[in-house]
Amino acid sequence: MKRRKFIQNASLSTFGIAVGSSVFASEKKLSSIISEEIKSENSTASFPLVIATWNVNNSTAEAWRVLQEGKSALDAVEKGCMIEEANAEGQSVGIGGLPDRDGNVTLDACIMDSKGNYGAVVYLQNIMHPISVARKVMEDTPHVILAGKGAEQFAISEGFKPVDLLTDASKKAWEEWKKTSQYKPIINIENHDTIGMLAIDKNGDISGGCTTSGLAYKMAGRVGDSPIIGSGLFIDNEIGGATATGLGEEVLKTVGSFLIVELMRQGKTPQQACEEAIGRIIKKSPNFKDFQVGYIAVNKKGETGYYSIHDGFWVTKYQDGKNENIPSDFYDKK
Ligand code: SD4
Repeated sequence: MKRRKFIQNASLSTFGIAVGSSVFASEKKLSSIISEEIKSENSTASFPLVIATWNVNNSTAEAWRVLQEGKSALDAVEKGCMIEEANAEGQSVGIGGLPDRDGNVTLDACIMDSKGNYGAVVYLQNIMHPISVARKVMEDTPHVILAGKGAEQFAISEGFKPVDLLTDASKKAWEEWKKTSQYKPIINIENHDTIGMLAIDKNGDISGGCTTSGLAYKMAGRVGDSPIIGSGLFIDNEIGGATATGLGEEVLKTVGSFLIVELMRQGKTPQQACEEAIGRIIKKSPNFKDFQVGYIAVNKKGETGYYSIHDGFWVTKYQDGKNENIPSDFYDKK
């Protein structure tokens, strides 16, 4: 039986028998049927695998190195994201990130593992590695999100050293911006942006991370999609994972990464799911010509997908021993 048909039939029969408390059990059964079915098609499985937004070869190389040591996808995404966070040249992640309107660099990040655990920091200042603080929130606190001062205090209590994140180059850019103070999200501000990373380890387990300084010259206090579960990142180890880059407000309104994983659950390929999630934004936002959003996704088989609104979105994929930059297909062909 063709996979789509199989899943549809499974859904229908499950729906037919699902009553009261048996709904949950039936859904569980359905997801394990789907998961088994995906595995049985998995003869050409190709993992370990790392895929990330934008041209971030050093980050994917580090994640791949971690995977080759036999470590988990969770370790791989954390270490991979840290490379970009520490890169002062990158003006949208970690140190060197462009500040908000008041000149403060404020960072958002989250991480999600194959067991469905999630941790995040929002509006974090003075700490170089928000992805690692997010992991600590996930593993060492009873909470899932810490914000602002509290997140910073927590990081320092865990041994993270305070640093000045505003580099001379970013300060200069901000001072230049202040002359007009015109706020306009720039499409593909550079080819080296917010890093969203998905990895599958040798056991086939999936994790993801997403880390950013957010939109340049945002209002003080603004939080984007990147640290918010289901928007900037979502992982369901039975199905796959997705992560986002671009104008976070649009991703948040459509809960893009969760949407992509649910579309894959319904039988769509990662590519089809990314395209449908971009389509959802296009449909709801008539001004889509003015902003960029890009998604990447991976399923349990190690198949990947990527799609954006506009030209200029790239992904980096490390699979079968090859670390490649790949241009993404896009919606707005003019
Ligand atoms: C945000 N999605 O804060 C992030 C920014 C980004 O490419 O991805 N820029 O909205």
